[in-house]
Amino acid sequence: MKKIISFLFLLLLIALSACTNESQDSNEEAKETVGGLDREAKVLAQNLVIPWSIAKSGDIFYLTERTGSIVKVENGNQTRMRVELSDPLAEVAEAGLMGFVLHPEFKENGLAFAYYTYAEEGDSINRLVQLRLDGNVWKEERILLDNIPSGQFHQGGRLEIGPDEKLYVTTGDATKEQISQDINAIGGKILRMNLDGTIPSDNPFKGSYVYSYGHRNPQGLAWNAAGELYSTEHGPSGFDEINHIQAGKNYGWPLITGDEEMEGMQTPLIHSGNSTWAPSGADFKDHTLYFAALAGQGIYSYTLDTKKLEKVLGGYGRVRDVYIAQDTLYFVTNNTDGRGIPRENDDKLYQINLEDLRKN
Ligand SMILES: [Ca+2]
Repeated sequence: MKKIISFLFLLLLIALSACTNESQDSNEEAKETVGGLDREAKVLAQNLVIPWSIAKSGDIFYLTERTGSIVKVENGNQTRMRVELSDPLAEVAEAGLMGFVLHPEFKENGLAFAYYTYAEEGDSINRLVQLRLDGNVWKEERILLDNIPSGQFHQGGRLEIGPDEKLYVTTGDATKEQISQDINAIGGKILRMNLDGTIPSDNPFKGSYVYSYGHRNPQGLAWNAAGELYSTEHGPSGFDEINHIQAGKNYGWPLITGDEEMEGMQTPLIHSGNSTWAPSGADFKDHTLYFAALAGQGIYSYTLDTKKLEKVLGGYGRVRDVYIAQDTLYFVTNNTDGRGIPRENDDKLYQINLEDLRKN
């Protein structure tokens, strides 16, 4: 009987994962012939376990692994660092230790921020914390925001610090889509806070962390040279989005998708139509947004003034995050997340010159 139940549970899991956008994956996509398949990227780290977020301080990288570690990469050496969290990580899909960003004064104060899903009484909940690096261990020092909705899927989880030195956080609808339109709920939102966890006095809704709403599962945030914020967002089935994020605006989920319009709601700058990018981490070089694609297996670019979307890299499998420093783009694959096909020594951190990405 127990075996039958676990078999049925497995079937349920497979069926559920087939419904979610992140999971869309096929061998056909892996072999797609869109540009960029022949570009050679240099491996900086390997044997990573579902790396989610790239942070960089000088020449040192810190990569979160969804399973709960942070890997330090320095001069070709790799160290897996322990992260001491106040609760055990939840073992639900798309969840674990995800977003991570260094404090602007990290070199002086050793501080960073992290977003993770923990388990409590059979439930899963997302939380934002401050960590401090103590020797080779990251220690949770305090909770900045708790009870961020979690569910079977759509955890959000991207953290970035804006040019205004505020901390921005993406949260998912946690498969409870009605919360995205509720400005009193913190799921299905982009949140903005001071680095001490307090609510900025110039946030659009007084006394609220909510910066923008009507989101489904945003997972990428980046600012262009003019200081404007853009996001990537997982759509329901296709209809992935790039949005220009402005304070207090409503991005429409679940009421509108794709090109649909509704009074008081923002239609995305561009969407994937019936195809799927499953977009995650993003970064800018001048006016071009580069974003990681999981199901889309590679890196895409979207140039603001020409409105041109291109696939600029493929052939490395699922990509979770990108990070740009000067003329170099770094990216991490996500072939070990159970939805891809791991190659030898996956997952990896790579680097490639932006100039090489632009070559035809
Ligand atoms: Ca939308």
